[in-house]
Amino acid sequence: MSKSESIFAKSCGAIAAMALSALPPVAMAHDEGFAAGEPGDPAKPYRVIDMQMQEASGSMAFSPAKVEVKLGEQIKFVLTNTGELDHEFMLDTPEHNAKHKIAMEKNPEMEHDDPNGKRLQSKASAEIVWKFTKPGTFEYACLIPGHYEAGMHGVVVVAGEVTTKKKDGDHQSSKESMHDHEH
Ligand SMILES: [Cu+2]
Repeated sequence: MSKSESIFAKSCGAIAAMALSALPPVAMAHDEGFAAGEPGDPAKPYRVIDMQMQEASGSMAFSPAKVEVKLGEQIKFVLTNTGELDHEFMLDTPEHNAKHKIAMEKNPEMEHDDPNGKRLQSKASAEIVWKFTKPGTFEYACLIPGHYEAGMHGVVVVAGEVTTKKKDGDHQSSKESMHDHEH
């Protein structure tokens, strides 16, 4: 294996960096922008969600397997791999994860250290701050071959709309009555 091939097998992030400098662009399933929102800003408020990567006999799982957030909310995922194997957390649309899973079947050692995804060794932990700027249902998944099928996927439901308030201004009288309380 040449040096560039071994880098390809090991790291999507390195390939992305190399594509910028020298190599022709390499099409990567998760390099199309971020469908699930955008990288967060740790300097702004966030809610912490502890996310465990777990193994049991014959199964693997994320705990929790479902997360509900509000549109526009920032979440800090504190990822902990409590298992004995490597695991990863890839936050994306189910469609992107499905494509990415096929890519990983060809490159199982692909490592991720992206704004929306990390690969963790046994007992390691990492953090992802993410801002959910799009409504919908997204997915976090471990795309290491066999792990998704063993149960390693979860759902993020981003609820809410930008604004649904009508501006008819017809029902303001209750506010007016507050002015009656004079001394
Ligand atoms: Cu896994």
